[in-house]
Amino acid sequence: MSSEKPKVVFVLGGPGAGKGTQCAKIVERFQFTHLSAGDLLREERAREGSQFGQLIEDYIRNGRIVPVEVTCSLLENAMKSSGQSRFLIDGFPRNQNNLDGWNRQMDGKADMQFVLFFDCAEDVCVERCLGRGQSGSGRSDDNMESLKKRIQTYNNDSLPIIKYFEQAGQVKTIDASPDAEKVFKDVERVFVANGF
Ligand code: UP5
Ligand code: MG
Repeated sequence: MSSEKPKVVFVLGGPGAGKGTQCAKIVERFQFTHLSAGDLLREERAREGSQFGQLIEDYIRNGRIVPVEVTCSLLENAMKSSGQSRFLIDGFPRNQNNLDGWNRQMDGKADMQFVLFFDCAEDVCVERCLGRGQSGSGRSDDNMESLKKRIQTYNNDSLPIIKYFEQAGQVKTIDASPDAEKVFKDVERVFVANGF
């Protein structure tokens, strides 16, 4: 029935772990809509007349986490305007402020299914992001200086959120270090096992 709440899977993992790559594969195989919080912030940064453009750029370049009011509104608007009912929310929530804000704003409006966690060694993450930067990603944070800050933020602020979900039994951990096809085999198994 159409009155059902939208289903949400949070997709988390370090910078360059492969969240975006795997989400694209999930969308091909299962009926999900991919919403990357980072992509939505980058779009908002580029939107003419946005009051948040400069703020978003400062946060992203410094690997800091944008206040949840901005991110969560972008996510909720994207969910509503898609008209869809199953979402991969990629790169969010990444700190306590994000999680509290989501719980406040989305209370009763969405059913979180599980957290898909891409577990990836730091040196592999760095190599992937720098590689992407060198092949012209155009991302202002794919450089060593920003990357150090992104990793620090991930270790200090995002890992505790993943631990919190883990303690609640809600995390599906995937080894993200093999090639993308191999990683997806494990991802596929998780979705099938959860009835998708
Ligand atoms: N690649 C992917 N998988 C591979 C594999 N298995 N083997 C070999 N190579 C692989 O992949 C990264 C690169 O690695 C690509 O070149 C890919 O081909 C290759 P990708 O799939 O893009 O990884 P992903 O995990 O999506 O990396 P991303 O850089 O997007 O992760 P971040 O979490 O750092 O970036 P995000 O866009 O989510 O956030 C950017 C910034 O926005 C944050 O630092 C923060 O400042 C801000 N932000 C917020 O403030 N709040 C939010 O809620 C979200 C973001
Ligand atoms: Mg990404």
